[in-house]
Amino acid sequence: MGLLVDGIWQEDGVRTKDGHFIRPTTRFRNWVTPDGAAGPSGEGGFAAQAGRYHLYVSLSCPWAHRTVIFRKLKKLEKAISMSIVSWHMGKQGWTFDTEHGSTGDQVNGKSKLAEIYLMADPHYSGRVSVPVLWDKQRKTMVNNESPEIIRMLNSAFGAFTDERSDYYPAALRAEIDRVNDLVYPNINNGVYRAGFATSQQAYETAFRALFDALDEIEQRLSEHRYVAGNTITEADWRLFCTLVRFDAVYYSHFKCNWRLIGEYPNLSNYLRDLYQVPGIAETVSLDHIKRHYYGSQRQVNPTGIVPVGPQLDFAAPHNRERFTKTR
Ligand SMILES: N[C@@H](CCC(=O)N[C@@H](CS)C(=O)NCC(=O)O)C(=O)O
Repeated sequence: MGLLVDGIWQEDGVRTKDGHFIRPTTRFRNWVTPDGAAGPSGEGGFAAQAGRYHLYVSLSCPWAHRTVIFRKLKKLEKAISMSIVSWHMGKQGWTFDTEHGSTGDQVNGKSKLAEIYLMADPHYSGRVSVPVLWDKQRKTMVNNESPEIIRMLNSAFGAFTDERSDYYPAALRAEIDRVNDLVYPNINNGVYRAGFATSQQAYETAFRALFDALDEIEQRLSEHRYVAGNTITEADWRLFCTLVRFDAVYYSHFKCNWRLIGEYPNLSNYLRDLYQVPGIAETVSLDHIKRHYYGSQRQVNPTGIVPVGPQLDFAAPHNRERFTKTR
């Protein structure tokens, strides 16, 4: 996978240490706030406005998927525009190749996502990743870290939507943080730690931690409808983006094959429950997901052949209504 070093594209960037996959920290960490005051990190000057911000996403990427979901749930589609990159990530990194699933870059007219990073910083060094929250007014990147972007979408744009749902409510924050601390390293990033490992020991360590964490979540879901209680929160959407890819991709492509999500009674019903929340199904493209992982990650799947199956039906009935939903 390529990356930028002092503004120059390098086709091969090493991402492992002693066989373990390393996910580097991201660089653009400013926050959109209602009045433009600085957020928890970065600089101020990014006030919420309708039409000012743009999301660059991939429909295949689980991290970008979170932001697509929050834009949808918070009814911000008119206020925040969005471009989708191609499912294929080759030697040039993410591109806006419209023949391979991209919408094109309607904002800056570029052909590669790396050019967007270079507009923000001509000497940028690091990964060229999605999602990106872009400021059309200042022509710069606000933030490229999905957990932070979803918090902004959740709380900064209240003036531009009539949707009042809150996915990080004060009363549940400690519990949400606890779940995220279990889910991020072991499940969200855990599947990557297994799939991108280059030593047997690193793979097995990630594999065990992943399935231990899934067992813990399965148990939690026997007690309440969602992971942090009977209220749907950001912790559910962060987990959802991994679960919805699991049986189609992570089970086989990333060798996470102890069990399918379909074999866990609670997790599989929970996954269908979330999928059936209005608007969510439209954010899930199994076509982009499968083509990207199997077709682009040639270090894992050298032939690039995309499997035809499995047969999945996320619209089938679930039994989660037995829990009383609170909100
Ligand atoms: N920490 C980032 C991770 C984003 C990320 O790793 N995105 C992947 C796609 S799934 C990407 O763009 N990778 C390109 C690369 O690493 O070069 C976030 O959560 O926003």
